[in-house]
Amino acid sequence: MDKKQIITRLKELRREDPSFMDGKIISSVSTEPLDIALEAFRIFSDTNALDTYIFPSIQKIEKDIIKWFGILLNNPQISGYITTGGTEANMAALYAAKKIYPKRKELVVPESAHYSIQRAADLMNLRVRWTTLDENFKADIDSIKSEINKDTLAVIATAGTSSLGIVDPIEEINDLCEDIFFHVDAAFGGFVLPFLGRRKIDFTLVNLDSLTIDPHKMGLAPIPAGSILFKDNSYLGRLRISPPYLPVRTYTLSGTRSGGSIAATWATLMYFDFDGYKKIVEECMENTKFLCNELKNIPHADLVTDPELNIVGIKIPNAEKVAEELQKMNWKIAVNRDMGCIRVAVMPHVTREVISRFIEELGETLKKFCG
Ligand code: 0PR
Repeated sequence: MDKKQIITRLKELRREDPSFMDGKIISSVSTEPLDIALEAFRIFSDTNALDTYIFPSIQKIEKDIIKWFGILLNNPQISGYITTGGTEANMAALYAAKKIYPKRKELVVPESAHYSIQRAADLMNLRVRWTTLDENFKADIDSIKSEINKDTLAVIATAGTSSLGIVDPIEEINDLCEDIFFHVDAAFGGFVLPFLGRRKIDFTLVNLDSLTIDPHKMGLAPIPAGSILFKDNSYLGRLRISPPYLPVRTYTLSGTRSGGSIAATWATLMYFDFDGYKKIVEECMENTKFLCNELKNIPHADLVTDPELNIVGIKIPNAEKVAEELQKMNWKIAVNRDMGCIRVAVMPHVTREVISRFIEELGETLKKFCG
């Protein structure tokens, strides 16, 4: 194939899928990346963050990102690195926990946790003790208390659950974790909560060991970009390996890592910075409120619970059938089979216009099905 054919074919294939800017994707927690981030990716596309011997500049950029997170999370001592996403970051956290408490075999995990925790447990031969949720879909603190024992390696909480964007009672869970590894999966909420100033999810929580925060979700960076952040440097120290054939030391789960992703994340963070993210988060929360208010005017549609973040669960009768109908109108929506609801992630591309159009078409569809 010549260059032109290759590009034509790829463009053809890409057109088969929607773009975030079409205003029809309301199920995804990712969004359209910045041009400057794509340019950053291109500049560093031939670099490997594993090889700090050949590419020391990538290490500088990554250190800068961690420093930025240190300011965001009120702890200049934090350490960490850029991962491929929340899944790898959660695995890296539990791997570090296992290094600290090698004999312990159990995790205490609220049932709303992301499935990557189960994956990590399977890979590391750990047993998961699932805990229940309260009536607001938050981790139940008594249930966690009753599952903790001397074999507990780690307790996991979520700040922004995958299905409803719920924030677990992090402060109370923190109090239970004095001699236990405490990991908070803030893959989604990590770029929201600090800018709302309402809830504390930072390293001022004394027992917090690690946080997952994904730049490729509300950080608005291009995929792939997650991050694992530890309270201090000692955690990475336990994970360090020095391959005998390379002049580098590494502590990451993956070997070769994309320098492009790290540069693209840096570009996105530097472009928006704290003020930019604050504005974006405030706008997404305003739009979330708008969506909730508009829903009140639609018969048969209800909130599953009041949203804390910019993820909304909409309870409707015949959820799968209604969703099917909306999908025929090109809406990309996610149905939660267990809860009989639709999940809407009010990302920056989900504007007021998108919400109004969705509400109108949801209302019409419900009328057709429920009268
Ligand atoms: N932790 C939480 C709380 C998550 O919600 C997710 C994924 C992860 C960890 C894992 O992150 P990675 O997928 O980056 O490894 N949450 C998204 C979700 O379930 C993943 C996603 C993103 C799904 C975009 C669809 C989509 O279009 O919604």
